[in-house]
Amino acid sequence: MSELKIFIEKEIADKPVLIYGLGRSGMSAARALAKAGVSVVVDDDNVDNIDKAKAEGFVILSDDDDLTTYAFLLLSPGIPYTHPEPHDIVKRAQKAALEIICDIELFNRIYKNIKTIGITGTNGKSTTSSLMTHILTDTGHNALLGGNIGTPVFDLKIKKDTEWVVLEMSSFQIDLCTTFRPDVALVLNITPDHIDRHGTMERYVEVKERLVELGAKNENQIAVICTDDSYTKKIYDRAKDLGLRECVQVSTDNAVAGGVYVRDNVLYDALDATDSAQAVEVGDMTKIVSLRGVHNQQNAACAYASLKKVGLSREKIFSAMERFPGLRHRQFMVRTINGVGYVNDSKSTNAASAAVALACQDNVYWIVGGRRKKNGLEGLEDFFSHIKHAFLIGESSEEFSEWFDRFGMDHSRCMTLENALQEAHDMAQQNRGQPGGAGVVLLSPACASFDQFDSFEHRGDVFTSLVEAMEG
Ligand code: UMA
Repeated sequence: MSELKIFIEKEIADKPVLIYGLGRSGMSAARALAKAGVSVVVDDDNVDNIDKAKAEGFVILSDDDDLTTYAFLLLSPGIPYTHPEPHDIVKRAQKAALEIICDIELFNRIYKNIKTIGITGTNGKSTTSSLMTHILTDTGHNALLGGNIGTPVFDLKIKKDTEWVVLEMSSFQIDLCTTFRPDVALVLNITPDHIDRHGTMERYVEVKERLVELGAKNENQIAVICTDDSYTKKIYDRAKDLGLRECVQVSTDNAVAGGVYVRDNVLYDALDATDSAQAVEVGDMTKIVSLRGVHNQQNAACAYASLKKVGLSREKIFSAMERFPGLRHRQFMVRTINGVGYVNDSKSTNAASAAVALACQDNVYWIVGGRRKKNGLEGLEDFFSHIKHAFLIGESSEEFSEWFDRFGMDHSRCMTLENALQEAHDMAQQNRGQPGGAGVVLLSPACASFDQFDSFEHRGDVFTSLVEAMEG
């Protein structure tokens, strides 16, 4: 009998399961449970989603349903749980004393024998979880990647030989994981984010910190924490004092004895060292094109520390890292034409993440714009010395044009991505041979994509196919 069937027999029996939120994670769980014979009742605030679920044969929750009869409520992570105020379904479930969990909690209750790595942090989660999955796979391990990265856990194809599940975990998901704690818990960094959803910064940090609590397995659990900011440093200090998990410190600021660190772009392993003089050089990070920039050094050092602790060798981890292709929409070098790079950074949907891309490049022909975020391009003026010309796309064009004018920054209004790419390409190719290298045509919009595209992935795919189709 499959693990899912065993779980259903023991833990769900004949009770129905309630799923609220019919996006990617909700529908994936609903389909998996229904296929295994569970009676699934669903609901959503969006009528179109309800209609789609009805068309698939799902029963819709009614106002007078008695929630005490359900096994649990599976809540989608995007639905307000505590702030700004609990969603009505949360209040209703709490009144009926119905347990509220997310798909990741349920998945791990079912597949409890698979080893898990949970990665959280304000930034770098997707890169680090992809990098770790790549290293595990590259070194011959059977690993799957899911969670906040975009693949709901119930879409993962679990097989008998699946060794590892790598989970990118948002604070929303951790908040809804009542018992699940991964074997390896990795906290990359914490800066203010999602305060509207968690109420205060303290609560946001407290939710992230839950990841490093001890899980039910109670053996060989590791916490890897990058202590470069004050929030994560406190989490590390507290976890170490409590002594629940083995705690490993990572830093790109300090040489940490007993941990892993980066200094002058070199990755050092000091896991077995009592002082940093005994640290072993792992490799030169500048050699890895897909992991450029300090933020990526943090990601790589955390990935290295975690995988070394679970038994992979230093050499194998680093050589797998050298083969990491990067994330498709995160500073991804699509191709070079006559030395000019064409980089897809469509995942940069705000100024902070575009800043990271701009900081890594020189002579940038920058394609920017779309549906603006609250702070627009604020702060990006600091990177003007890296930029040759900006090419504006999308509904933010007028406002961004005025902003560039204020700083005297050269720019053109191109409206569409196609026009912007063509103009950027023409200018970059014409300017070749100028000092500072051929430069890059960089799509790093600092905006949401929804004014012109379905998603940031769609925007990045359009850019990639246009670049691939160029003559050169
Ligand atoms: N809905 C309601 N009422 C509400 C809010 C939403 O009914 O008040 C319904 C919507 O109509 C929709 C569904 O809930 O049908 C959407 O649920 P969701 O927002 O939880 O989204 P999913 O499609 O299930 O995607 C979720 C994660 N989304 C969020 O956490 C917001 C995805 O992370 C994740 O990739 C996916 O599960 C698979 O695990 C995305 C995200 O934006 C990338 N994450 C945030 C971030 O990274 O900052 C946390």
